[in-house]
Amino acid sequence: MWDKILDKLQDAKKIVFVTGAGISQESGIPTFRGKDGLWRKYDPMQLATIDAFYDNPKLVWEWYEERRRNILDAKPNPGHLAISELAKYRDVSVLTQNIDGLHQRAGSKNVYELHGSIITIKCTVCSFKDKITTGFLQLPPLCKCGNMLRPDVVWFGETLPQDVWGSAMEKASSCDLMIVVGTSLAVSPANLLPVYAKQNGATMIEVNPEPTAVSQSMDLSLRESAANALPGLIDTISSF
Ligand code: BV8
Ligand code: ZN
Repeated sequence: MWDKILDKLQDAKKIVFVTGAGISQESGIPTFRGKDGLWRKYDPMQLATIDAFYDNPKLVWEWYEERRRNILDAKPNPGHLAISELAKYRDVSVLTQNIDGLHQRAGSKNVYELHGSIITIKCTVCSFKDKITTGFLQLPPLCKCGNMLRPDVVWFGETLPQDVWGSAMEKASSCDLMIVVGTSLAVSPANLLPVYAKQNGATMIEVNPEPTAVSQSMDLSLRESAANALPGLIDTISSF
């Protein structure tokens, strides 16, 4: 199995990573469905939908403020750093469901945030959008137009940013190696990206201690954590 894969790794020019909460787990950020997962303590439909926001904007803001503080205290781990390292040798793009910005903090450039970013806010009415630099005097914070500000993340039932999604589909459909790291692929349409790559004949690798919905269509499954598996895998790829 390895020798067949090694040839593919040697020839891989355009490499795409699809990542989820699992790659940030070893940075101390809880996953969603894992045993200490966020969705075990909080009902996503009570906190990550536009209706939940308008029902109780203060509660939803408190939850995102708590997560943002935790994320700003976190550091990229060897998994994030290995991906940014590989970009020195190959054409690498990162399609992430994570809103934590840790890929960018690890030095990765071509990062596509499918579900938005917890460090950006936008107005619920006007086109105001900005990076969060300071805490907020009041929750929910108000825009200068007087309307509520909200986290610039994609909530359930909301469409993904079309420019980002368009680029993600293009990258997935034209890559020759896709590495799926730390995601259960339970959420659509992000979970379609491996399908596009497979249809394009890409070599498929997953890094996840647990099997996922696409494990059977993988050419190689590394049942290890991201921080343990990625440095070795990237060394192998970049050694060619
Ligand atoms: C949309 C941002 C068009 C906010 C997020 C019914 C059936 C099917 C689909 C639907 C349905 N009803 C509605 C839908 C569509 C819905 C959907 O897919 N729902 C699911 C729950 C069934 N999708 C949407 O609504 C999307 N929009 O479709 O628009 C539309 C419009 C109207 C109506 C219909 C369609 C928008 C989805 C985006 C939601 N926002 N995040 C926030 O973060 O607060 S989703 C959020 O959850 C994350 O971004 C991520 O996408 C997802 C969590 O998944 P993972 O990241 O994979 O995390 P998880 O915990 O599940 O898994 C972690 C994995 O890591 C595990 O496999 C574990 O084994 C592994 N792991 C753990 N530790 C490690 C590790 N791996 C490596 N190393 C480790 N150390
Ligand atoms: Zn406004």
